Amino acid sequence: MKNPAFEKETFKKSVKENVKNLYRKTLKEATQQEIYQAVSYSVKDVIIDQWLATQQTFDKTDAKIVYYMSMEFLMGRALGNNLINLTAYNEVKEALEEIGVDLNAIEDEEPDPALGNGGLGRLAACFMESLATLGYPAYGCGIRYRYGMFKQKIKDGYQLEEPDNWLKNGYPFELRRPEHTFEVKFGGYVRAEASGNGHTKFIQEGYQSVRAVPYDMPIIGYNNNMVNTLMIWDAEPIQCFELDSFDKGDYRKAVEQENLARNLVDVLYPNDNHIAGKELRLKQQYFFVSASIQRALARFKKNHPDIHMLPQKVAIQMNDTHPTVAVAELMRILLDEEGLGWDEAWEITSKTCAYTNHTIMAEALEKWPIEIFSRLLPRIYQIIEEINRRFLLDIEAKFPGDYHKKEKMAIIHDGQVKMAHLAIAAGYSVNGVARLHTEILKNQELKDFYEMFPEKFNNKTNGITQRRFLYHGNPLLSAWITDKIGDDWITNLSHMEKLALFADDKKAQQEFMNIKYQNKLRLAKYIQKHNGIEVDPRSIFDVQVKRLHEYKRQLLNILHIMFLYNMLKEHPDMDFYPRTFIFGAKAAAGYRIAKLTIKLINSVADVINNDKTINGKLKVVFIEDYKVSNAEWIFAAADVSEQISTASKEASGTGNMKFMLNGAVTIGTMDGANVEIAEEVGEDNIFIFGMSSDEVIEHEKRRDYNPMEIFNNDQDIRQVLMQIINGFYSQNDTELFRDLYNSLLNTQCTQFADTYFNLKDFRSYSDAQKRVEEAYRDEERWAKMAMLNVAHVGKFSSDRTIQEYVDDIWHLEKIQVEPEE
Ligand code: 26V
Repeated sequence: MKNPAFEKETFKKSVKENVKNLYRKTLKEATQQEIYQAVSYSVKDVIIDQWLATQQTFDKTDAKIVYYMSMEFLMGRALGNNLINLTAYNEVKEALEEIGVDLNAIEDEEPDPALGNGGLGRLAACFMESLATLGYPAYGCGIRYRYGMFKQKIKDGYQLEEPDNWLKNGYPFELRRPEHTFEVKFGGYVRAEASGNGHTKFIQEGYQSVRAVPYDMPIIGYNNNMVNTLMIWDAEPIQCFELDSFDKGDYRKAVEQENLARNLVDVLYPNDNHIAGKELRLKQQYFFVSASIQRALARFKKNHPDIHMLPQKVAIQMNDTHPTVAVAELMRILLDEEGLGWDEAWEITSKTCAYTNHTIMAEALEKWPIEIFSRLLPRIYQIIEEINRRFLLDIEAKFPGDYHKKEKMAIIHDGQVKMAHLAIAAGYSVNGVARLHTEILKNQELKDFYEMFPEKFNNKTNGITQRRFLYHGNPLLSAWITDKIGDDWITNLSHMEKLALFADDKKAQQEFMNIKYQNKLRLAKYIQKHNGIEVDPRSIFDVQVKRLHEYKRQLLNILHIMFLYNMLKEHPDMDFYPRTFIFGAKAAAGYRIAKLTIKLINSVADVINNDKTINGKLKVVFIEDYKVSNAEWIFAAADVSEQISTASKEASGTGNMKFMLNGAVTIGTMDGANVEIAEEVGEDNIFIFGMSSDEVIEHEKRRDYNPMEIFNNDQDIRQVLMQIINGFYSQNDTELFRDLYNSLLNTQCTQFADTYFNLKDFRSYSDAQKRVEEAYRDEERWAKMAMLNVAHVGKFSSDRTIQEYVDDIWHLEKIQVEPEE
């Protein structure tokens, strides 16, 4: 049944009313931004009713709830996707057209809430959407950063970071919930006090604290009346009069507390895969975790007198180690506030918390100096010490006399608190995010823990939501697919399999490729507008978009482009299918080599794009400010998907799945989820190259890789590398890119030269690229490959992933929200 609020006349009236009430303007006078706000408020009105109904259904059914704790939620824009999930997109689009408003333009007015860095944050957003669509009760718990991921500007080829003030016009899809405010305490000291029954009570005193105030954002399920909640926390100062009586009149402290609150949620740390060990980050972690657990327990206690029931009603999923203090915070509340004994508290905690690992990169494993940790969170630190003490006894019991094991596995060791060890010791589940990644965890990185707790380890291969990355992002292809096989794919992606029937059908192939062409035109216009570069929509669109990191090997891609250019210059008449190489990537602000790689890409682009002698056969484009909203367009327009990480380093990847969903063919290594993509599409429909993860790991162990040998023996590679330091791409500045050259060849600069095996994999990469070109020349073959990629994408829906989390880890039951009368 259609919601009457979206009936055209009603909706138009509601939008006009909102413009009038919010801005005292008529529609004609209102700006696009004001209309966006008004439309969003009209949509929110509908959402609110379903939201209320969902929460009431939670209470009525007493359903178990998962709390998905994450420092990051990379949500992307809400308006378009909310309309899609409310199944009102087309109706609203038409209604707005009738009053002269273009929905696409209005959608473009929404800031892109970027409360995350990359893969991990976007995964959290896809998971929230799938949970709601599948009808599972869930809360996302995170931080309402005032500034999300920075806006990237490219100036003279360099990345500049600008603050992203996403809240400046107010965000219509959030609701402040002051009635769910909680206090979070930092610092001070712990006083032990004998209580009557022989127990000792621990009381934190002399602390500073902040008020945590949640803003709820609705997460709308697809066509099922379900609205889950993302709670993101803001920090406000505790009012002076609320200070402990002990502290009354302490002016200095009041000011300090105000500053604490102000800084706490200011900004997302724009690092991905590297810890800086900053105290403020630990504060952020404890802040949102403590507030979220307090809210979860308050909700639980409303209907349940017995705290021992907690694991039956609540699951806490920790998205990487960032929220791992959750374990100790839950223990603290159970011990100090609920008055439970250690064993009871531990029993509950270790049946409630579960942990997902997202990377094996050593730099990203969180460790906190004891000094910072114990000063900031004195009671939490005490509890972790006790967890560690008991854990060491368990290790001793399991591996008697193995002193080395204790050292390797301890939670507190060498002056540091190791968050992954805490998460594994306390959690009942430890999962990796793709099959290969989980195997590497079990057999290498976390081998000792796997031997101790084999039953905890499991795999959950990542997924993505087709509602955003196909239905919303690629309307032409969506409509075509629905025309061919019906619309079941929207909520059950395995139905895509039916497309395989059309893979050999000439007409279907043509239609499919024509849609790709339309999407390439759309992106070409975007590039023309934003980069001032003209690209040929008939050329192969070869795309690498993801965070910039050495292990992801954007460098390999650009070195190969330099090689192609050299060939073209040398053999101007060679057979060469025109190609447009497209990059999009943000580098962490302090990551020198990553930023220099961006400069190199732009410098190579400058030279190649302006060389008339190659007749526009080769173009290189760096898209500024890659983010969720432009990503949707980029995936839709891609022919080739670059997934070229050093094998074993990319835990899963999810961009790879988004490309596949949009009919791009992968060129990639056997890494992360690429392995499973290859398995699904078959080796004829993917271009695999490079070392296997076993080979990489073997070389790393033996330390026997010497890129200099390759440099000395391969003249093409040598030429390309020399061009980095002979000024060819840097207007004769031979020093500009020296660090990149050194990173590839010079052992003194890094732990070992070419850490990520760029040179080692170069030849097999360029061979694979030749195969890509050959395949693309054969139009029918390419169309078939691309269509079969879409046909076999079913496994990579986050709906499948979430169902596995539910079955194996969370054990939730679906709820049914009845529509409003
Ligand atoms: C790590 C750190 C380390 C401490 C400093 C701040 C910070 C911020 C974010 C992260 C997350 C890095 C891990 C990550 O994003 N992993 C990615 O997770 C994706 C979803 O599972 C997966 O597809 C990617 O392969 C993996 O790199």
